Amino acid sequence: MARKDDVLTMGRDQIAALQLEGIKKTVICCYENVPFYKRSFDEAGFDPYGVKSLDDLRKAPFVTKQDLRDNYPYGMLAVPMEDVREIHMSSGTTGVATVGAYTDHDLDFWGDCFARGISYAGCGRGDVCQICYGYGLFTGGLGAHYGSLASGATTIPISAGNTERQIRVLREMGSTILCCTPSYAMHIADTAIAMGLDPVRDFNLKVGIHGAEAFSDGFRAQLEQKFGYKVLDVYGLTETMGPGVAVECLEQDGLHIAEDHFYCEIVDPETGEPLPDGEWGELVVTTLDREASPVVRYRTRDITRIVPGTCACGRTHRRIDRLHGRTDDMLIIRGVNVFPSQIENVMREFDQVSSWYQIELTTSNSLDVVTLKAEVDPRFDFDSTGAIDQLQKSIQARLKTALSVGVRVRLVEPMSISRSEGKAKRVIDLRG
Ligand code: DLL
Repeated sequence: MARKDDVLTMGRDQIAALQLEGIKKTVICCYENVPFYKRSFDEAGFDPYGVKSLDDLRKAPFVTKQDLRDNYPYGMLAVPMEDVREIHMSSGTTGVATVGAYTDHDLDFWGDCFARGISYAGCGRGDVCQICYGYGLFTGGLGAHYGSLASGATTIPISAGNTERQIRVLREMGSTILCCTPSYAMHIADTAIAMGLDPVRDFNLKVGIHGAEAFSDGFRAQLEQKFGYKVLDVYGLTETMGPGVAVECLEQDGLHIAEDHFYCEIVDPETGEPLPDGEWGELVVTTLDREASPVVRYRTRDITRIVPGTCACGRTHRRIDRLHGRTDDMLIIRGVNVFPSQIENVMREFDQVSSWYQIELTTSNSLDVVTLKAEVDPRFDFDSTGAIDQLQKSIQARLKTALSVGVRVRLVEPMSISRSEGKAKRVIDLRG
């Protein structure tokens, strides 16, 4: 077996061979052990024993979140229950939850995948990793936890919430790695500043491993400036494992997919047809050695692309770009497709506006109206009304040029938008 470090710099031919091997095993395992896959492969005329190349996987049908929901709770298990060590679930805010189950082997490689982010940052033994992703059924807390243990760092499993205590622990324990959502990291930084602290001077952070929600480059730059650390983006989802499916290295030029465990395709979200490297589309994931909850061609609904070319860090695993958002987040405003992250990117051009915003969708005369509610930066004089009006108009005009759509802009006072300890709620749909 290859050493863990060698896996990350394998030649592309070796990676392709390893992936083909994993795909063959996974499709056969699913066919033989999961009635759903037997049915869906047979219906699509896909022969799991006939896979000879990576391209042959394209003949397999997709699996969707709805399929997983329909088979709740244990219908998608590929191993006997006695081999399942742990279970996680997606939040299920829109209905039935989806279940992710893990054998010992699955937990082991999950830790290894998240630990890659820690080692990409040059951290490990001797570092102190404060984990303020929520622990529980959400995969953030325990995924980061297993990663921290695997990396050799000292783990502080503080979970999300109680921000003042987070700040005390950051200071007193000298944490060097911060794991939480980017919006919670920003809230921690802002709270520390409001308490009269200087996060660069008073904390000892080297890196933040932040994910679970989309955040713009501008948001990242602000975080890095406030904490004086590096921010690495980490991606994952309950249905395929949890955090660690892909993680950025210090080049910050895309997230290296853990290609020894996951095979990724980008497809056109409308037609399902594969797209070439460099083109944006929907990410589709096949697990290569997941035992308890393998997935074949899972449609993530996440929009990204394969970053063309090789990474300057020398690691050979392909990279996905930072996510634009999900197909279900996409707003269609008067026929134009807009992602909240595009609105955020425009907002970032204005220093007088802070990182906190919400997009409200309402209707007027049966037309959709989009309002960007954004907090002014605390350093900006909110009471000088003329200036606010002017700023609102400038942002509105800039949005119109950048996105070709009309967005109403309403600037609000600092701290008037509610903060989240997990994923921030950016879009509020008030349409009837
Ligand atoms: O959010 C797993 C996770 C935990 C990832 C901690 C990173 C850090 P779910 O709750 O199942 O799992 O939500 C998965 O979150 O399909 C994306 O839409 C979104 N997401 C996850 N990571 C990122 C990211 C966890 N880095 C869904 N950037 C995914 C943008 C992300 N969106």
